[in-house]
Amino acid sequence: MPVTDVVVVGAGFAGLHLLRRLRESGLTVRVLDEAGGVGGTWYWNRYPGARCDVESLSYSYSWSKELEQDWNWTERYAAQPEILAYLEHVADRFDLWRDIELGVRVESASFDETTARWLVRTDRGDDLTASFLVMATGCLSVPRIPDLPGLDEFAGEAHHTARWPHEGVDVSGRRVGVFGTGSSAIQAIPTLAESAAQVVVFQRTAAFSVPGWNRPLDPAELALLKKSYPERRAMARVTEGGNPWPGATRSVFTVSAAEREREFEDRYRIGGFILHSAFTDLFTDADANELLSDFVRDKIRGRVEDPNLAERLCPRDYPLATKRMCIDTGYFEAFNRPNVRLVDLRGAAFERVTTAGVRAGGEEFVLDVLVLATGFDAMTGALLGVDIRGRGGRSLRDAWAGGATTYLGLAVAGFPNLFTVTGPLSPSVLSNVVGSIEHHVAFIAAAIDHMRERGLTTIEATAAAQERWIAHAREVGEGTLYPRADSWYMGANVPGKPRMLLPYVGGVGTYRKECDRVVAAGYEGFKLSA
Ligand code: N01
Repeated sequence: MPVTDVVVVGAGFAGLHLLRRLRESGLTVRVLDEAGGVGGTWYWNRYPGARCDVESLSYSYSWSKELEQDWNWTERYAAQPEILAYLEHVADRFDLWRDIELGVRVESASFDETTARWLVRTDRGDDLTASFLVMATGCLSVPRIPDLPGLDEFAGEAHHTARWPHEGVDVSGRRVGVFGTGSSAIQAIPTLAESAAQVVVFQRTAAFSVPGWNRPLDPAELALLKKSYPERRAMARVTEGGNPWPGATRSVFTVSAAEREREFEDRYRIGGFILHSAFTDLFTDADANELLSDFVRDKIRGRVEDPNLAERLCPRDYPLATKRMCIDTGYFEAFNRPNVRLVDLRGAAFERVTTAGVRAGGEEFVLDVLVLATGFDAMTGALLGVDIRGRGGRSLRDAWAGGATTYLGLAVAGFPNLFTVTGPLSPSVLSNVVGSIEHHVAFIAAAIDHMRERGLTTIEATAAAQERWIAHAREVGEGTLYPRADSWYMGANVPGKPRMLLPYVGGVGTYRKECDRVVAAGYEGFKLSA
């Protein structure tokens, strides 16, 4: 049976970086991924218009200065093929392929208490043993296909955005229906509309979206931006969202209406998530949030020509950003095209999928292609997709039956030598996730180095430390508006999933300080033993 120091599940941003970093510590590493290539989310999400909503210069590794300088991002927000090419380049450049096994699904992993090793089993029936198991499985990697009556009977093609055919789908001259109006749909719809005969958007909940103002980066600008890497990265490590801009310092209620509008407008013109950081209370005070929500709704009205249609596209039933705000390129403007139609499922209730298309509100929409932009079983789906068993054979599925429990989003009590990268109750999806991945990889590698230097064999979160962290994360979350939305942050998009705020909302800077304190105190809250 192959024996290795570390098994890493997942060959995306996290898995590739882990492999490189753990090798530096002299460890043997095996990276396993079900996909046919590296890239994780960027391997799977090939839908038309797929692009990152974090700027390229931030959504990239910071651990190689040479890589930073050599790689030339072509757009402010990179599209999926470019990010995938970047990750493939990383695998080439750092000689990673030889320790990566693709097309293999990890089915189970159990911790053997007598040998203090993980036994990992794949769908090929292969077994591996490892001292450490690191789940680098991503926060948004298990697509959610809703239970739409009749879906199996649809005679056309139906594709989830996160399982888009690699050969592409030619929609030219065809009628396309889209379920969902989250980030994936918002990117896909304008692109689909350029070539499809018709795009019918089935909207259940309208989305807040602001322009990213994406554009090509010309060589002179790129050269200037590359010089700013050290400052950008340093700032991103201490700010709330892990972004390279300063956090807010004042309440929205301390400024005049004119000043507030100017602040919102300036940030809207820059584009993207910088709008979130305009004032300190946008996520904690419903009235403050409503001021920003109103501002964005007005912008939507300015982008959609038909005022009635604009009202139907304006979100009203949750505070802005308690469902992740979307960053778009021409989303609302797409509805000004004659070939794009909105079907508001609140007014025209969904009935069923038919062989010919979709019935809603008593009307049948005849379609050739159905796009399911219906999201993911976020943050826990991929971890619970593997039958992980810790001490006493207890399964993670049992341990999390009432909701995810972790210490710092990195470890789970009762599961020694298991690490989760950007796991539940860490900032993860509320940050620039590449920065959060790098932070977790550094933590995990340092912990393993620390153990090896001292001849220690197991590390495990204590139940008490885990309880304290969960209570702290819950308390911070309850002080915000996040619990008010039925979002995937709350697990609310998956029927039967325990409702809890899955990411830690205390901010990247605060979280990093807490992790540093834990390490400085000799891995406080972890039990280390020989
Ligand atoms: O998924 P979502 P996503 N009938 O869960 C609707 C990241 N991401 O793939 O809100 C009708 O946000 C659902 O409606 P409702 C990013 O973090 C990043 O778009 O539940 N509709 C909703 O509109 C993002 O937040 C990038 O009422 C149904 C939509 O489907 C996360 O991934 C790009 C339905 C799902 O929206 C997830 O985004 C893409 C049903 N039965 C994604 N079931 C970038 O970096 C669900 N819906 C750019």
